[in-house]
Amino acid sequence: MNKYSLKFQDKKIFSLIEDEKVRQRDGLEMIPSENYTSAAVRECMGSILTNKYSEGYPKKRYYGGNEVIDEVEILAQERAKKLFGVPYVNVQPYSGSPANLAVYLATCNPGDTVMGLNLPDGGHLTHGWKVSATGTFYKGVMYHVDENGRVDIDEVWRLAKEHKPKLIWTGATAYVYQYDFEKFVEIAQSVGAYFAADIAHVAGLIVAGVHTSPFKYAHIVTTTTHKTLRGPRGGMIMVTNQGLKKDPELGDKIDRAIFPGLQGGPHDHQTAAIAVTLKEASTPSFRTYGSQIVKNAKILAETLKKRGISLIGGGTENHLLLLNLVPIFGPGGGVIVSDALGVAHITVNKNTIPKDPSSPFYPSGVRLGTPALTTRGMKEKEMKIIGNLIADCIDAVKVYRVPANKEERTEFLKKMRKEIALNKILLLVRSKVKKLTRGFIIP
Ligand code: DSN
Repeated sequence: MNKYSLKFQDKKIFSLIEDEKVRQRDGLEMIPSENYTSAAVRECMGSILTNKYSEGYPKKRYYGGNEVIDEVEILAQERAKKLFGVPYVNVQPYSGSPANLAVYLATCNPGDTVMGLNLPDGGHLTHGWKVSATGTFYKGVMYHVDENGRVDIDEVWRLAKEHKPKLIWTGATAYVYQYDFEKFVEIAQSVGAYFAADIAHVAGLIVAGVHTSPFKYAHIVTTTTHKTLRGPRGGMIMVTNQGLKKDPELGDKIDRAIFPGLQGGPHDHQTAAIAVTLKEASTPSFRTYGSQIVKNAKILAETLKKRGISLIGGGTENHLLLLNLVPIFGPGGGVIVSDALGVAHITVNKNTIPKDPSSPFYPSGVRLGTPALTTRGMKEKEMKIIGNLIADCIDAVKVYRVPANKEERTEFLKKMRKEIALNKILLLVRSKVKKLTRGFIIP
């Protein structure tokens, strides 16, 4: 054994990573924002590039010794520009939230009005929601979805005219439709706003050509790199040709917002991993992967519906599904189902649904996605099996109801968790899950 290896240096952390490896291998990872990176991406993340400081930008650094790092960052930039067809990109954001905050710094003054999708309707914290810095330092006006879970575009028009925002966001964390980017740019232009599309969830689907693309319409496009793009945790901000037309300085403003505005030294190991991700995403096999994600999500939706489970929007146009559990459990069923699926080693997250009758901590929905399972090579056949396993789990716990009263709820959750840990059906599903995963390796 290498005496400098993790196994030798820190047995505890080594063994925790081994435990997590087993969890990721033996379970079904169905959180729509998660994925499995390639070995090449992980090699960059564990590389000596993490040793370097390189504040600034290629050829304009505040530290010496950045000849190699410059090449890495330029390569990442060039690959992103080519893949997404944009004239400008910043690959330094540590992740999606700082990328989005930098967009505010570049385009707004504190106190300015911005518009984004309401968080409980599937929006993202950083699009102006009240508990986020973006809702504290800027005035967030939230638009909503209609009774079918689709963005109410008439309301977006109305709010834009009334509030004259400086910046309008599209993008979501729990939205099953594709955005109509063309309408949004029309609205933004009518009030002189910047239009920023946050494509974190669907970037890989856009690359694969199975999702509408904002690149012809938005001024700014932000993304994380670790969801459907399948890269390291990280972020990017792109400015489109329309963006530069609206404001020729926009690229420079974004650069200054990231550094020195918001961040310090870029994470060069992460930049290298992003460059590798972009190379991987440029291959024909990635297009096949992206389109399989959507096919899988649609089959999963059909299977669940056949078993009587209600879905927001009645299905999906992308990689994710939002289960409406109110008809089965009343308010708060997301907690019961996510815990039950957890016992069966199917990892999902509880989520609010539009007009949720419960609260964000005890929501009435569950969010499911297919990107990670598709990376493992699962296809339609496995989606049918998995949809039925999920329905079996839901059936197994449908006697439970989350009490509205706080004290009763705490007692209920304690009792329910004890019981479901021993539930025979959930344990049977767990063994089936383990067997199913055996045929599908993690990269
Ligand atoms: N946390 C991410 C998600 O799960 O969708 C969004 O930032």
